[in-house]
Amino acid sequence: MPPTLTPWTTSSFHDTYLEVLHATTTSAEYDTSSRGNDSAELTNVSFRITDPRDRLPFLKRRPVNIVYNIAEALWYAAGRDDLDMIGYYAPGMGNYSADGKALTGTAYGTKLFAPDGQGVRQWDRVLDLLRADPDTKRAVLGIYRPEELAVENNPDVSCTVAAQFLLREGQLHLTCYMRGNDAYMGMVSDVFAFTFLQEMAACQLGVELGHYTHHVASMHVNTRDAKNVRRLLNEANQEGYVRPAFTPPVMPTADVTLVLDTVLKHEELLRANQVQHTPDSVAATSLPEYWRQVLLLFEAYRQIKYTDHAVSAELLDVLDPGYQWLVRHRWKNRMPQFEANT
Ligand code: 5HM
Repeated sequence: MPPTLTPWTTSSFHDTYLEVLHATTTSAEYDTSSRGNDSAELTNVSFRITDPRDRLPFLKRRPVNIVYNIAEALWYAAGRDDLDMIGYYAPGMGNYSADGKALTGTAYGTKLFAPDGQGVRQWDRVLDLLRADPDTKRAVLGIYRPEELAVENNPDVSCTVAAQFLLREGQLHLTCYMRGNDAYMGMVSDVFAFTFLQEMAACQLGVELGHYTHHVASMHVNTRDAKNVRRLLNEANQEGYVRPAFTPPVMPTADVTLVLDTVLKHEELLRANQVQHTPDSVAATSLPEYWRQVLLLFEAYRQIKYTDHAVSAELLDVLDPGYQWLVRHRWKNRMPQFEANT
């Protein structure tokens, strides 16, 4: 028998999320207090998700902000560090910016997708290596930089140390190494973003999506979130609980760079409230359905941010069922029925 070193494995992140929260809150090894945060900590937690597309938890007590998660993944992919874009989707991000304009540690995109001193993006170098030597063990995307600790009172030090692709038997696996992860909040967006980037890489390489593995040295739940975590676990432990199940959308194999460019142009106009979309105007774009869904989400969010009426029923109707579930639960008081009932 081989030693059982395979990490905790489930097919979806929904199940893993609940298991990690349960383990961290009921079997914590340490009570820690660092930089004003008290937390319950479990060290060296690893898990694997066999279907990295199944990357969203569907919990009524904590409906994921799918618009933010997609925006963050695109912000990374665009190699950006500006608060302008990410702060529109998550105003709280401003707390992590030393100058109120840009993010440093959290802006993983600048490390992965911005050209380096030689004008080459780390992302492209790694994908080229995988093309040239598929069995390579060197396809590492470095994120944490030692200089980050040299900045006095740095509010934003990268929590992800690195991520590594393994292309094995035609499947692209990704392993992510984190120094620390907030199991309640941060882990949801980190797993979302990394599995999204993994799918993007698989599309660019024209290979199948493999599994996703997450290794965390300090997995923790902050004391201020403990009550919410208990409520969340109670939701899933209720008798007769059935996990909402949705088939995750599949990113199409296309020229991802070209598509991203177009999506980001639309995103910018919507963020500035310079355009308004309808299902028809989105359908009239040249984008594949997967990316049209992203525009619909950005349009829904534009309506939430810039208007005081309910999100258009017409738009909700054409949203992917999983996205629709999340939007309906996240912004309950902005849904058409609510407006009709009041
Ligand atoms: O004091 P420290 O730099 O470790 O605080 C950062 C907090 O944000 C930790 O709770 C860390 O786990 C969380 N975090 C996360 O979960 C931060 C980032 C930003 O890189 C992240 N995930 N991606």
